[in-house]
Parts: sequence; structure tokens; C-alpha cells
Amino acid sequence: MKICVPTNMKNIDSYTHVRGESVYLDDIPLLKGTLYAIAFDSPLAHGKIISLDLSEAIAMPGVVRIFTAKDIPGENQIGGIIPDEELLASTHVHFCGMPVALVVAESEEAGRLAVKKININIEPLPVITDPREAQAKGELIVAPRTFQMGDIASAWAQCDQIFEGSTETNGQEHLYIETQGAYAIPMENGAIRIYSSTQGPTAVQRTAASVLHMSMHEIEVDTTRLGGGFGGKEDQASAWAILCALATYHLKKPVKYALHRMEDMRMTGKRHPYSSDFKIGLDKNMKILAYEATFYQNAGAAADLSPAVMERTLFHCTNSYFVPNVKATAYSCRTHLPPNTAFRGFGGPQGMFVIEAAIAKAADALGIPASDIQSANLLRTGDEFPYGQAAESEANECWKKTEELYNINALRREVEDFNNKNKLHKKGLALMPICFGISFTKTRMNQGRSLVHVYTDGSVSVSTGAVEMGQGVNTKILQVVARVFSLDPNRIKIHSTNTYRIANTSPTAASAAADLNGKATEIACLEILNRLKIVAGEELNVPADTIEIKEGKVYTNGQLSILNWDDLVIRTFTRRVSLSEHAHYTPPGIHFDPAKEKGHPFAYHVYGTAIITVTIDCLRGIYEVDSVKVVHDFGTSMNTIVDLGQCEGGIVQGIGWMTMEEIVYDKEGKLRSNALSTYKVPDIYSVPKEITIHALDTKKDNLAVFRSKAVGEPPLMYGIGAYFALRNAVKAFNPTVDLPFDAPMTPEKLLMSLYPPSTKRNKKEQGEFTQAQ
Ligand code: MTE
Ligand code: LUZ
Ligand code: MOS
Repeated sequence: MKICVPTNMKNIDSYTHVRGESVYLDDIPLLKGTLYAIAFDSPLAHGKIISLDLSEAIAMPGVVRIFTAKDIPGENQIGGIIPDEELLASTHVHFCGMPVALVVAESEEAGRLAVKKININIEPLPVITDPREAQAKGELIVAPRTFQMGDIASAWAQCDQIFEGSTETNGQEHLYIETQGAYAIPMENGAIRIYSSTQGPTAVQRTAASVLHMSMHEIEVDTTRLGGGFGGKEDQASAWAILCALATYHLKKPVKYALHRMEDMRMTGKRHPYSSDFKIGLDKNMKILAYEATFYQNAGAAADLSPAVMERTLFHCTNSYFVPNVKATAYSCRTHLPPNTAFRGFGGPQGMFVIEAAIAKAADALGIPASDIQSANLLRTGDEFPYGQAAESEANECWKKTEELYNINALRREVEDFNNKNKLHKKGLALMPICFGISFTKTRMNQGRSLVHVYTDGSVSVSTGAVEMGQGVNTKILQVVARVFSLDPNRIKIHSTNTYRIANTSPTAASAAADLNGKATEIACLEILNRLKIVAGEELNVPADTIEIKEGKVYTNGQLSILNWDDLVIRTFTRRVSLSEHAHYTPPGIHFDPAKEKGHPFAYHVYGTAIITVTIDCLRGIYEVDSVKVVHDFGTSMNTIVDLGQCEGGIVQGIGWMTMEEIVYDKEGKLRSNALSTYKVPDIYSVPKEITIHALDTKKDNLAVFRSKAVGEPPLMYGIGAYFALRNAVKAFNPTVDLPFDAPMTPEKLLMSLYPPSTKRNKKEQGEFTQAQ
């Protein structure tokens, strides 16, 4: 098939983005009579509601009504995987920020003033914020799971060296630029349309129907695009959408709720913090013979997506390494934090951090660079993952190319030279290989759908189950149409994601939206193309298989015919042949048996290697990431601009998680880092000074759309290397330091680790410092 679509096509939204014309939830023109909703949320993390006094609030000017759990006509339940989360707290509150009541007012300001007048009396109950404590008390969301391969018990005896340790990784605020929000509109016969900033329109539809005791066909959910989701709107967009719908249901009025940043930070869950233990055993040749890990996932107060996130931690617990003997156990621990949720990587990064820590610990003890151990254990094609799938590996290819292309030996020398010459600045370097499985780990979720219409003027309209959230999925889907029809991209339009047009969608997540919905689109277009060719054959009196449609023209046996795309479309319509198709795609060959914890859950894996170098300032504790140099396995990228953007964004977000973003809850379960003044995200100044991304040259076949591998999540995990690069820089300053594996490595922590009170040298320095004062 001739390709007329360039692989460097700009994101189709770039024009309206730059002009500020792209429509987000808050840009939807409001209907007359629109009311504003705002949640009253629990000030305590755990307790029994003794009384809720709404009288003062309801008397405030502009207040229309205040809804509580009693006003819910159906199930007061929004739990997706497990029904354990109320929409509005009925008798107990389980986290600070849990919605208890919904004020609906004529203006946002009136609503916000009224919320402050609600009085709640809660009898406090004990608060747990630590996952290990929750596990010890039996507070588990689901039964623990264990992935096992080989025979760990006997493997330890064969190891020359065994190392044990513990790690902490903190959560991460999604910080999508567009906060959570929704706008519900009453339709005829009691139906409701919800505009929702959601990654999962079907989840919103299904849950709204069950909360309102309505049928799914009465709830239309429509999503044009999100100002970012990053997983935070995979499950947690539902509450706000359904709160609006609840008010619309009762009041028969349009109701809008767009959260303020502090409400969003306080009321929504984040990336799961994990506490973990590891044990790693090596032989003389640096081969990892055995690896054992225990993960304590801080799930928060309800399941949300935690069981699935926990599962992906286990899937990625050996990162891109082959380990013959593995035992990994994960606990999803119920605490009194807001339910934690999907976040780019979905538990994978948390699993990968632990084995990287184990390798770093071993390398420290053996006095070798971690990369000696990393490179000796990379997966080869045919190697088995602990869950039974055989790898189609590019791990060695990416690693080798990285070493060559970026001249790793010269880089190491540079770092060493710098460290020899400088006392108060040190550099550190780390390599970070990644391996990420593509597919929802729940096999049944791997479905995509697409509805393609060719109109009689030859223009094309496409609806799919994919949600555009800045990642460029609509651009890729448009490219699919343009390629199959060999048509000018300007004649193709991707429409909003709408549950009346595309039913039963999986959320746009797991980096799989372009594959699933792109392939469905390809199927739909091929079907229509086939009909067009049959009609062309009949019109031109030639066999259909001699017809080719190229760049808007129709050819027979390579010869230009009298027909063009527009004529052919009209003639097809005139012959009463359908110009529309709805297609469904499921990736072949994937399966998983949770009873055995074995199967072939992923359509394929994405690989890559990064070298990260950092410079630390040993007086101030601040640091810079000098460079991130990557060889990444894109398969065959169908859009290099979009894919590079995803890599760069993912890398910066990963570095943010590992270095500066620090979520702090106090012992009472109250979020202390509850605003952008107390929660630091990477800005333009903290972006690495250099990011170089090289595409691995591979001709291998794969199951991705046009062999262009999923790219949304995997690059985030390169950011883990920044943690270890910082660690290496600290050790260059203070070689004897015993650094705990406690991410993020904030400047404060880094400074403390440079001058730990226990080391002799630093006692002296601290003394000098005090004297100097
Ligand atoms: N890129 C942007 N700009 N905004 C986002 O919200 N989400 C990420 C990633 N890249 C996100 C993003 C996450 S968490 C996922 S799962 C994928 O995009 C989802 O989109 P895809 O399946 O089309 O890759
Ligand atoms: N969501 C989900 C995900 O429900 N299942 C997954 O496997 C997944 N993986 C990554 C991101 N979101
Ligand atoms: Mo992404 S965490 O799958 O939304």
C-alpha cells in the first residue's frame, strides 16, 4: 500500500492548541440556567458521622439544594473493581477529602461560600497511613498475590553473594493541567448527557446508570479531549461526573463542576506509594540467580484500580532482566488516604525501582558499577518472564546501541575527571534499561472499536473508543485512515469520544489506545475500501482486485482511470452500498490464568535503555540533570513527532517522581503538600539540559498498529535512572555513606545524605559549621 502520510505529521490539535481554541470541559458554552455543584468533603481521615448540619449552608444566597447520600436513587457505589467506595459518605468517612455532601448553587462563588457553612460532627476513629501497618492489621483490599518461577528456596544455596534491603517509593500527583470536572445536561424523557473530562467514558456511563438507577442507554457521555489525564482520570473522573448527573437528575437543570486545584489535590488519589523488601542472589559472573521481593502497596481507603496496579507491579518486578528463580509477593494495603489510582506506568515503575535498588545495593557492596550487573542479566528472546510469557527481547540490542552510540566509556571518564577535579560539585551517571508490557493485564479489557463514515462529499468522519488527552492518539488514528484510504488528512475528522456512538469502551489507558482503536479503525477502513474497489471495478468494467486508490485517484492495473475518490464515493452511494463501518479489534493470542499466575498477558513488550547524568551541588544539595540519552524501541514509529513528545514528557515526569515531587500526608491522613506552593513539579528549569532519543533500528514484526509500538507509559521509567545517578553522585562525594533507598531524592534528602550525622568526617564538618556560626 502506498503511504501518503508523513511520519512527521504534526499533532492535529496543534493549531487550535496554539491559538487557545481547543475545547476543554471548561470551554463548553453553557446553557441558560446552568447550576454549579461543589462537594463538601471530609475534614477527617477516618470516623463515624454523628451529625451533618446543612441548615446554615442551605440558607445562603444562591443555594438551590444540597444533596447527601440519602438523595441517591440507585446504588451509592462507585467502586470499579470492588464495590467498596461510596459516592457520598453515608455513615462513615474513610479519607480526608471524601465527598459527604454536594452543594448546588446559582453561581460557583455562592456554592463555595455555602460549603464553608456546612457543619459536620465526626467521631474520630484510628487512622492508618502506613501500608506495612495496614498489612500487619490484616487491612487488605484483596488477597495477596505471588508470582513465582524456578525454585527460589534451593537457588539461594547456589548464590555467591546475597543482598537484602528495603525501599520506599512515594506517590505522585497527576497534575493534569485541566482539573477534574464534568457538565451534565438534562435531555428528553429523563435522559442525561454528561460532558466529562474522563479517560473512561464507559465507566462514567455505567457507574452513573447504576448510581441513578437508570439504563446505560439513557446516559450519554461525551469527551472531546482532556487537558491531561496521566491515569488520574481512568477511574477517578467518575465521581464528579456522577455528582453533576445526580443534581441534574433531581433538578432537571444543567449542572457543572470543575474542581479547583486544591480540591483536586485534596480529594483525588495519586500514584501508589510502595514500601518494599528485596533479596537478591548473584553468582560469580554477576548473573542474578534468585530474586525475592515483597511489595506493600499503599492503596488508600478503597480499591479503585489498586488490585490491577498491584498486578502490574508483579508483572514488572524483574524489569528487563532474566532471573531464573523469582518469588514476588504483593499486598494491597488499605489505609486512610484518598484511594490511590492509575498513574503512567500503573505499578510497573514501583516494581522496577525495587530490582534496580537491589542491583545498586549489590554493586555497591561488590565495588562495581551497577551496569555490570544490569548488562549481564538482560532478557534475551525466548527467556521466560516470571508469569510464563516468552520474551521477544530488544533489551540487549537497546543496551548495546546505547553504549556504542553515546560512547559510554568516554562518558564515564568525563564523570570521573570531573569528580577528581571538583570538590563541591559531583557528577553521577546511571543506566536504566526498561521493559514494559503492552496490553491491559485484564485480558478482556483489550478491545477497541471504531465507527467510520465516508460522507457523500468524500469527507471522512471517525469515532473511536480512544480519548485524546494530549498523547496524540487522534493524530495517529487519523493517520491510519489517511494511510488506508490514501487520502488527504484534511479530509478526515476525528470526533469526540461518545458512548452513544461507541459502546462498551475500555478506558484510554495501558498505552494501548492507539493500538486497539487504531487497529479497529484500520479494519473499518479496509472494509469500506473493499466496497469502494468493488464498485470501482463494476463502474470501470475491470476486476476489483486490479483497482488501487492512491492520493484521491483511482487506478486500474497502475493506470489512472476516469474516477477519483469523490466520484467513486458518490457512485458507491448511488449503488446503495454502505459508506459506513463499525469495527471491533482484539489483539490475538493474549491470555492469563490468575489461578496459576501464568500466561501470555501482553501483546508485546517495549524496550529501551537510558544513560542519565546529573551534577549535584554539595553545598546546597541542589542538582541538575545534565543529560538523558536514550535508545528506545518504537517498533516502526508512525509518528516521530508525537512519539518523541511522549518520550520527553514521560522522562521528565519520571524524573519528577524520582527527584522533586514529594507528597506529604501527616499522621492524621491530611495532605500537607496540597498546593503548587508545597508540591514541586518539574518546570522548564528542571528539565534535563539534554534529552537525546535514538530509535532502535529493528525490522521485527509486532502486534502494534502499523508496527508502531505503544509509547505512552514506557519512557516514564527511564526517570528511575535519575535517582540512581544522584545516588552515585552522592557516593562520589561521600563514599562511605549508607544511603537508604527512599525516593524521591529531594534536594533536602540529598543534602542530608551528603553530611549524615553518623560519619566521622561530617561530625567534624558539622562542628566546624557550628563554630563558624
Ligand atoms: N500524554 C499526555 N500529553 N497527556 C496524558 O495525559 N497520559 C499517559 C500517556 N501520555 C498522557 C500522555 C498515559 S498514563 C497513558 S496510559 C497513555 O498516554 C494513554 O494514551 P495511549 O494509549 O494513546 O498511549
Ligand atoms: N489500566 C488497567 C492500566 O486497567 N489495566 C492495566 O493493565 C493498565 N496498565 C497500564 C495503565 N493502565
Ligand atoms: Mo495510563 S496510567 O494507563 O492512564
